[in-house]
Amino acid sequence: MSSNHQMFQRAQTLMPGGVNSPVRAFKSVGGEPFFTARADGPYLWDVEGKRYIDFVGSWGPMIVGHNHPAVRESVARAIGHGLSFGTPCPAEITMAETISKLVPSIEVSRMVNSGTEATMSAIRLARGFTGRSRIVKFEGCYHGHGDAFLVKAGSGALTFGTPTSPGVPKALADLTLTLPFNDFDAATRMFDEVGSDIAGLIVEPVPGNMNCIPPRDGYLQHLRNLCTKHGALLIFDEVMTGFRVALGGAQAHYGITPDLTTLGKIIGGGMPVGAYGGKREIMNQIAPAGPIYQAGTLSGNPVAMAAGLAMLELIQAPGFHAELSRRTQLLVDGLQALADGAGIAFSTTRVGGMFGLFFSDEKIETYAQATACDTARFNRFFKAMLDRGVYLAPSAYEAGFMSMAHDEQIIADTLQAARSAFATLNSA
Ligand code: KE4
Repeated sequence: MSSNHQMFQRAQTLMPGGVNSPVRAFKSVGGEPFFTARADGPYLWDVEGKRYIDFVGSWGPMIVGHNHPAVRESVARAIGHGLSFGTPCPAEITMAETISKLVPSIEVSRMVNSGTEATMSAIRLARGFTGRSRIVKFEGCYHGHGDAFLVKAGSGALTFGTPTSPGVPKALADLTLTLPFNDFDAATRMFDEVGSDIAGLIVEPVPGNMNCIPPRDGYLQHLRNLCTKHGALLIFDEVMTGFRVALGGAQAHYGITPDLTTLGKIIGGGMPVGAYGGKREIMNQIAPAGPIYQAGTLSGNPVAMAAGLAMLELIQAPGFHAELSRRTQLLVDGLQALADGAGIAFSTTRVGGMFGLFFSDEKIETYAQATACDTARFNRFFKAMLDRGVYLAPSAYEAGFMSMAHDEQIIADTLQAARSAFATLNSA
């Protein structure tokens, strides 16, 4: 049996960086990734047989734990009827009905195959619906790898976009304006200056790609008001927060109604699924109901729908999100107490079943604060926890994810590992 190292050596000759998605390569934390052989409940096992308590959960989908029997059996039943039809199928109707029931702002939805497809399509729809070209995003927020999103704040008051990746034309990046998250005045100033040119503002209502940074009180309402006033669409990218921070997502948790919502991760139950949706009059501009084109060979795939529907059924159990939140709070409170006891500057954030860990004694509310944290110390903590059988997200700028398979014993085991891991930070 090959070792993790042997596999990574070979993988690097076959895939860019040896991975099919960059963050998996452990570049920001150092060292080499392990290769997972199987997963079950709260655990991953690598090809060397080492077991990890997993707080990444495939980057969010595994909210009921890995390999849940109900999801597995639903997929097995669907596979028995065929893998893909390329025609409409009943499961797509059930999925659309379920989404609208759980997220009432989504009157009409379209399935796609990733969060990136969902956000790319939502942006195209906002531009087509409004006839405007500019979009607004937030520094530190990630919406997938669509060209329009690979843009960082440029210089100057209008923060014209500057590509963060080769291959993104400057002309396109210029159409993406960037704001600092949780800054009320900056958003007001931008909309006062160019509000009539803005097709849509896309935001992670709880950013989870600059670590986990909750919105300040009233901030999402402020964005809602600005978009309404200036005729721009408010797009909540709930690929990560959807069905995780509350059953109805962040829009239910904070009581804000966006014009469009993008979904992914949990909605697929571990299979490749994304979706976007919103008001009927907006969504019915999408082909073939309207002129704005978007399509996908495997969109609404029956096996993927079966996995997603089984997971969406499980998370509707009475008290599911309250208990998930309680367990997440138990974890972050335990970590905070251990860090305090070890005299380590540390703070945490939590919304529902997602959390953030920061090596700083500040309350982290902005991208600037997040990037000023002690990432070197995070990286040492990450490695120490991995050595002790706990897998945190391999980056100081990712959120952590709780699942209902992580019971109190698993959390206690995690805190036991953390006690020892924190101690190593003081010894070096
Ligand atoms: P995908 O195209 O990776 O399915 O979704 C893109 C996306 C869109 N919106 C939000 C808020 C997201 O968090 C994501 C993807 N999240 C990352 C984790 N930070 C996926 C992990 C990866 O890139 O491998």
